[in-house]
Amino acid sequence: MANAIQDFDALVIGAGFSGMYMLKSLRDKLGLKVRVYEAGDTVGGTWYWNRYPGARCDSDSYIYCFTFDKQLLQEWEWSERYPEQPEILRYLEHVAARHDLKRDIQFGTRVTGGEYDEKTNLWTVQTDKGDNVTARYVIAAVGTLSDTNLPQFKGLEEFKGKRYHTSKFPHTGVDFTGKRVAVVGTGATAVQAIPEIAQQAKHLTVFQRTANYCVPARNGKVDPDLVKTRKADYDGVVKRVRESFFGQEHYFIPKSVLEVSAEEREREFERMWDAGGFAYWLANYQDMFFDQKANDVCADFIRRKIRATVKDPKVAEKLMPKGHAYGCKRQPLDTNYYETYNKPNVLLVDAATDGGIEEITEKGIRAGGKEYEVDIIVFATGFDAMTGPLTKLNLKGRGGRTLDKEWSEGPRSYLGVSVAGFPNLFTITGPQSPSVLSNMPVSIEQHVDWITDCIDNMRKNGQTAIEATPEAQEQWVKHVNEVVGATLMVKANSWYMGANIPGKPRTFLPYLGPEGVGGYRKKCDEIAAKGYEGFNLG
Ligand code: NA7
Repeated sequence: MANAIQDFDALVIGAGFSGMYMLKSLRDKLGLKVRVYEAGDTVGGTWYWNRYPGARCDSDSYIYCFTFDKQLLQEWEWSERYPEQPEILRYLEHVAARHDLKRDIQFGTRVTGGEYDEKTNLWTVQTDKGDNVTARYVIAAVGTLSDTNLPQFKGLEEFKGKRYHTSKFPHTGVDFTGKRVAVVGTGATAVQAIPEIAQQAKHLTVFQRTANYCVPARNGKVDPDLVKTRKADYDGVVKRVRESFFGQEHYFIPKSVLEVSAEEREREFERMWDAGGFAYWLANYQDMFFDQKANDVCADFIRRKIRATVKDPKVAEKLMPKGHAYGCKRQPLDTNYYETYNKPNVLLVDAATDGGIEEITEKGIRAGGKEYEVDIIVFATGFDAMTGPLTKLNLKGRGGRTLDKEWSEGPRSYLGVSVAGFPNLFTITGPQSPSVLSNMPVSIEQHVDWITDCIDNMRKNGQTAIEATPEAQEQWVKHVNEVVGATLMVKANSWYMGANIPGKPRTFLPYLGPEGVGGYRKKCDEIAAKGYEGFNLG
């Protein structure tokens, strides 16, 4: 029944970095009839929704971009090392216009469900705008951090002031001038937002559940000579990041931090600290992620920096991370974050010492038995990462199975791009692929190129269905867990482990190595070269 009537060759869900490039590839490379559904009013995904003050990417701009358009790599001028959200959105709008993407994107439309028909090998997909369409392929380009986590605090609805979640910030902005503001959370988002809000607000109270290790971003203009050098060598840059561990030009020091002299490591730590960005996280001594003693040495350096920056020793102590190893939660990059706690209008309420949040009241937040009155609450409480956006699509695979049930004990995928029982469904940067552990555009482009080649191959061979075998999937899941099991990452209560969402199974969500994105890319290419080993094709 391969010839059943179908509306589209492929449906792409989401028009962020991944959906945009997926559309471009399937339509312009393969000539497919593609429809993209996007809940937002325009392209951008993450960069459309996350408009809180201070929102910017944490990867260097020269690699946080598409590389498929070589001319654009030369033409586009980023204003800073890490551009702010409006600039990234402007860039994505520019790409959409340049490649005429919007004509195939239906905006303001959310996918609400879909079923795979085993007889026709087609998906039928429904949207909240009443669409009910069929397509051979469904490609989930829904992002990894797009399903907002708003903890259901007691009394949430009672609050009489304004409340916002950072990931759904008003497009008109929020004026904090003269206001008493609360920020809940101290993850990467809050670390960007807190210094900005503190500058405007009359008073800011930060509610911290877990102190984080923050390292300086060192944002600013990039030296024009460096920009020139990078542009002259963009092919080299692209090759290096694709072959690297994290999709970044960062490389571990191939030594143990415990074997070098105290002087040497102090010199190296200072060098990484001065370089800013992810250097201290991703270019540190190689045993940092494996050995608690090695990790302690690296963590201690950050603790000393916090003590040296925060003037009130009691506040500094509250900001000291405890109970988790350095680098095992997502590294926040800071611009004046610790300095902000020296301001007279900023108060830190720490769950461990002052008491955790008990309820939201009409007037503010009650924590540790005390009510903190505020006019505005900003929830910087993160996301149901990686699996949340996929399970919420309500897709039914073979025999009516759902991702929700299949993943009730944690995600199971083959290469993070395919799930057994869900033929012709691809998940860009899905769980158990390097994804959020890498510079996202690098992993996005790799998955899109791989999926494009796979579909091209199927069409050339007259095949209409592809599905991961349960055996290949089992082996992949085992491999993913084995590799990360040797590291300290599994011990931290991070969103990587699903620990931020009550009831979510404790499993490591992305794929860590053992050779990073470079090794993973090679593996995916080898599987394709072996006729898509581990997949059933027909
Ligand atoms: P994160 O990193 O998940 O941070 C959320 C913060 O909110 C974090 O400090 C949490 O504390 C805190 N949180 C979450 N739930 C609660 C409850 N119920 N009570 C109190 N505090 C809570 O999200 P971000 O938006 O900062 O960053 C997400 C990613 O976006 C980031 O890593 C980048 O990749 C981009 P916890 O640490 O869980 O104790």
